[in-house]
Amino acid sequence: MPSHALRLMCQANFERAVPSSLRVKIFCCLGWLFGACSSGSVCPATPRSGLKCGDAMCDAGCALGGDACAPPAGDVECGGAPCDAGCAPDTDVCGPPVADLPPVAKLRFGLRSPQSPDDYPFTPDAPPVDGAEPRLTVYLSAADSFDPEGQAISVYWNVQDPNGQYVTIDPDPSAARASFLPLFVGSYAITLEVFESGGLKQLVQTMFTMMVAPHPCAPDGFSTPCSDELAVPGGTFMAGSTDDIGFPNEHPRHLVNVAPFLMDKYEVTVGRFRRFLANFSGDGFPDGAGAHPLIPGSGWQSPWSGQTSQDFMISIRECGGAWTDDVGASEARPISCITWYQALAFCIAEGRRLPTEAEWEFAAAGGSEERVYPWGNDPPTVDRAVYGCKFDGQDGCSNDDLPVVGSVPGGAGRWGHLDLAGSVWEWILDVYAPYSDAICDNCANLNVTPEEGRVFRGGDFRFDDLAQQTDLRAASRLGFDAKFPDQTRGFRCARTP
Ligand SMILES: [Ca+2]
Ligand SMILES: [Ca+2]
Repeated sequence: MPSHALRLMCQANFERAVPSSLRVKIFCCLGWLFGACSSGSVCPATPRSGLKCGDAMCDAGCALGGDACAPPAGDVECGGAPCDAGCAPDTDVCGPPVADLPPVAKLRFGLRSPQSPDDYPFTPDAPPVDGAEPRLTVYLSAADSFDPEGQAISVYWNVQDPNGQYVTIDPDPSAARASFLPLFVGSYAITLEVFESGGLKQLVQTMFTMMVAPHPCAPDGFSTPCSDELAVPGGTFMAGSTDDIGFPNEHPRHLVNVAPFLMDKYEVTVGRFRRFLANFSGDGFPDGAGAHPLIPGSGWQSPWSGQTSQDFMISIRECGGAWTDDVGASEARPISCITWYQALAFCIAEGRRLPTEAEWEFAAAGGSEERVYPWGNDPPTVDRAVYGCKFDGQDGCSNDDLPVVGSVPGGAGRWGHLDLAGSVWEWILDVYAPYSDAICDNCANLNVTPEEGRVFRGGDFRFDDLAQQTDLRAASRLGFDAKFPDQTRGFRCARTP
């Protein structure tokens, strides 16, 4: 019997006994059993497709990109249609499932306090030309980091200093925007880890090596901030040393009161002194110029003008300091090889004066903190002072052992002054004389005696730390003939506001 004749017979038999909704299906299935239905498109259950996915036969076919049976359609709707495989990323059309991509770590940083979340101008690919400066905060941002699937991320910072020590991260290492304070010169390893929140499965990290180097106050030695003055609030402290430490000339310890004053942040540089010489007639100053307003008789005395009319250049050239006749690479190094008179003349020409011994020691000892050294009580290191011919890292003394001013910011005093200890000794206003136990209330010793000379303070780049009986200590003091220049002796100026 031909198949169409069988179908017609089936139809006629069932139309009477079976509701029309099932009629076609039953008819057709019977037809399928007998091989008579050539089309299965109206069967209630789709015949097995014959697709094999993994170990199973799959009606719905295999999942895209996999060997498992596809999920039933309709779980996800993309563009109005149910999609077994989900929607393609960032579109509204059906697409293959997306692999779980790792997050992306993006690091930016800045060297100034950020005013907005976008204010982190530097990246590892575009760092600042000169690197960062010691003791200036570095600001970090991980805010550009992201996860490709849009999942939430967490971050973690760590920073190692040149000695491999972990640096404190502020406010904490998991902050998207954080900061740290590099204390020393050298390379810092900054690592940013980014991971998907809720697990460490997807973790990436990026690393950047940042150089921290001293910036000379300015290459010319006189542009800002070379001539910066830093305020010292004034107050009371005990000057000198207790009997068990220090040299005899530091005793007796005695009470000192100083009024607020300003003092140069840096030692006076070659470039700053060169500019002074270019404008100085050599005529000296009127009596009283450059006086401390609270100390009568502390200013310039006209007989001294003979001292400054002499050729400055003889001593500057011949005693071997950082000076060069032509402008060169040493402009930001400290000037030395000058007399006390020349130092005072420089300060007066800048509207300043020399600090008193009490003022200088107050600044170096951190006032009432009475520190042993400007930075505190820990012994000297090459990160804190230019001393012992150690700066260039080589044994022996060379030109490179006296660097530009401000090269060791780790030795900054309580109010920010640099190189108080080491680099060059600093001429002081006072005549050098033994201490008494009298109270010093804005005092200076002005009783000139030819043999005693003037005070200088702070030690120099050559002398080593001798069992911590060192001239780098705030209380240490020496004096010498005010007319005698030396390559280890320079100065800085002060002013009463
Ligand atoms: Ca050396
Ligand atoms: Ca010094």
